[in-house]
Amino acid sequence: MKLSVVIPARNEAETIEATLREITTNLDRKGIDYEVIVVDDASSDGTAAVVDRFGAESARVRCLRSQLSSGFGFAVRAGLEVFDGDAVAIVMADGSDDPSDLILYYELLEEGYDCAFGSRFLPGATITDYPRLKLTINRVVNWGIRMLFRHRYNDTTNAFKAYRREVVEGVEPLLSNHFNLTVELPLKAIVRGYSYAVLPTSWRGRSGGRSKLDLREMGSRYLFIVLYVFLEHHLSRGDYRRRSMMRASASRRQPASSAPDAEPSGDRATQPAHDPAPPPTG
Ligand SMILES: Nc1nc2c(ncn2[C@@H]2O[C@H](COP(=O)(O)OP(=O)(O)OP(=O)(O)O)[C@@H](O)[C@H]2O)c(=O)[nH]1
Ligand SMILES: [Mg+2]
Repeated sequence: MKLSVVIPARNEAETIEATLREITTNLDRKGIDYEVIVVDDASSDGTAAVVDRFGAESARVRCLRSQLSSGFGFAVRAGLEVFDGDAVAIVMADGSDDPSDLILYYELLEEGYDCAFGSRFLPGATITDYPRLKLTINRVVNWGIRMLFRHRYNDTTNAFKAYRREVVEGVEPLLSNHFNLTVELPLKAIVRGYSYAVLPTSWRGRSGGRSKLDLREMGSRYLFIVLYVFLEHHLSRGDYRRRSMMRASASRRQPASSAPDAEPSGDRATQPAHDPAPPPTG
């Protein structure tokens, strides 16, 4: 299974090289086939030049200058349009995500799960230097999402996740242009019926550069996309659920349908998938 790693990066010249070094070292050590696509749209600090230099040493790493407008969601979507792996992981450029968790995601997908999700709020997870206000908002928003969708997953808003290619195709069309894409992808994957497993992950605050997330600007956009997926789930009569896609591609699929109940291996406990309540059927 080839893994594509999509890294949105805006003004991350201070951190991107270390992030790339850690990711490539870990994936090389495991002998995983991979590519890394750093998507830069509007950096003014030479981020792309740093990535290009790294790419000259490592043919698996490249910088994509997004043709779309600037914004987190646009950048990730630009990467999702061009990746050529069997699965894709979205990883931050600022070194917050732990590459050893990336390996565990890969293993979960290889076991047959459609999606591998992390949680920074499960026993076994570590979280370092998370700003207090952001943490409070994070817990409230994730609680609200859990109540609305009636699932047990408690870190929907974290962008660091991995998906099989058929999930990326199955959650189209993507609407979020900004950070709200971080919830659109997993929520759609869940309500459209893809399997997922959750494992505790590590997260640390950025060591350089500046945050791009402006919570004041994002609130209404998060609400919009959460309500949109909620309405799709309850009112669309299952039109977008995975089963219609499965009929079309049954011959190509891995036998993943029973995977959510399987006990995954590995040294960390995973929380198996739980579908939200089934949508109304016609
Ligand atoms: N290409 C691109 N990348 C972006 C954009 N906005 C954010 N990113 C990247 O998205 C990732 C997440 O952004 P951060 O600024 O780290 O957001 P955050 O994690 O909530 O904030 P911190 O707590 O400071 O880490 C980083 O890799 C950013 O460089 C954008 O407009 N374009
Ligand atoms: Mg960050």
